Amino acid sequence: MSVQAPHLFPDDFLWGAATAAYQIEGDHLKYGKTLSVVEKNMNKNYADPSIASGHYQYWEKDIALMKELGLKAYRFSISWPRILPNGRGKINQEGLDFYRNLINKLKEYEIEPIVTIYHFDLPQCLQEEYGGWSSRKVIDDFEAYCRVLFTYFDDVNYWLTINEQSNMFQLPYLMEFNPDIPLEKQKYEMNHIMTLAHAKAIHLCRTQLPNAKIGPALGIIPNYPASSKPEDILAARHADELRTYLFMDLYMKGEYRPFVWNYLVENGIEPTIEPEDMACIKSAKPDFIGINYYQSRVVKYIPEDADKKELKLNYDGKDDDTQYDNIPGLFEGMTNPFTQKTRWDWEIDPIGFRYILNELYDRYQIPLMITENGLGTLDELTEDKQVHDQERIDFLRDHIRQLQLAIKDGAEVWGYMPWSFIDLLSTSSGFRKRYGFVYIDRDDKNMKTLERIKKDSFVWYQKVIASNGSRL
Ligand code: BGP
Repeated sequence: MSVQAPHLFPDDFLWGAATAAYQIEGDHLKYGKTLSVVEKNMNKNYADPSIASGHYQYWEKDIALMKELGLKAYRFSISWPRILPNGRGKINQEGLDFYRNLINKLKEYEIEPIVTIYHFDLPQCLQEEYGGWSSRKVIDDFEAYCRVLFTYFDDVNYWLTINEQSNMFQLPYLMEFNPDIPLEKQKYEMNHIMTLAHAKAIHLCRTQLPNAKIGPALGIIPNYPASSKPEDILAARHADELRTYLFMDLYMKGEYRPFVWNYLVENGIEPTIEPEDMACIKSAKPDFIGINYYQSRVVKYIPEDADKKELKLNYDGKDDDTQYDNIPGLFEGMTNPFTQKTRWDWEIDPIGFRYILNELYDRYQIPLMITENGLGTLDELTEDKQVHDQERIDFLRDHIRQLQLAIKDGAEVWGYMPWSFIDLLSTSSGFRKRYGFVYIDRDDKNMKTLERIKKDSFVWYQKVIASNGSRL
């Protein structure tokens, strides 16, 4: 019997685009909003979040552009300190109204809102009060914040609990740590607490919005072995265990993987687990997993007595100066001689996209949604106000092709939300590193006009959506 494998994008495929609150809204200390941790830690040489992309003022213009682009879905995040300026308790009506109007307008234009509950922006007041994610107190506050969202935005069908939980292990500016407690120990404690908060959000959603779909958004970097040396093959597996499957197994199976748990115990960095924790996590199975995919990585084995290296990113996009981190005795990251890199040294690897989608779908058999994928680069505005971002078109086209192949391979994928809809404040590199389909006329130093200018990629993506992915 011959079986026809479906390999084109399904008719209801959610062609979208993504952003996050602190990276686009601006007005970060106005209209009742208070400071978040990620805003406080933003590099002072970058554009600050008081303006960002000016979306709080220009949101209607932005949604009109989404309609023109033909978006079927829009992923954005709600800012916790805009809804609850004290982290809990009194609700900021202006904040609620802002997101209510946004959602109403999206619905009017038949654009499906995909809402991220937490995208790195913990209210700073909770950090100061009890150490933020290091304290179990945050779980109740997060749950109360979710209750507000599920109550006032009960017409939202898709929710993302926490964005890139894995990144707090890599990117120091996303979190604050207590200098008196060993860093690694703290990270795994926080990870456990965050997983519980994520689980509580799912349980609450099941009660309040039984028809909604909810899941986490995880930043995924597949690890390739540097060679066919058995030690390197195992090193890549170990990197995947600690950087990807730790989180995936917690979300999907409610378990710590034995390799990971042994590693934590042997190093005295295992989190504190209270009696009901694992049952709570296990019973909170997501409906789908959001995947943020930008790059792959190569790792090699390094012996136990090697020097410890921390990850140092190339922040300015000028020099090839990324330093990959390691865990002596397990693995060390290195550059891939077979892939191109972005200016910021991120490996460009569309095939890795197909590979990891297959890998995740095979392991977990859960629908996937691409919640981020995109190219951060310099974009030049020409004298006649155009942006010829062919590099971005090539990047996205190559990734969409591989996405299509992954679907053909059998992965169930609900949608594709490239990062980002408009240019925004890159957390690691400010406004110089642009991702959008829409150029925002500003740079790190000058506010300029904040005019919205459609890039070539806008026109290209419009055709992709209109043809349901058949015209790439
Ligand atoms: C992801 C984040 C986004 C966005 C993106 C690009 O990790 O979820 O918020 O920032 O990466 O990263 P960057 O801004 O550092 O270039």
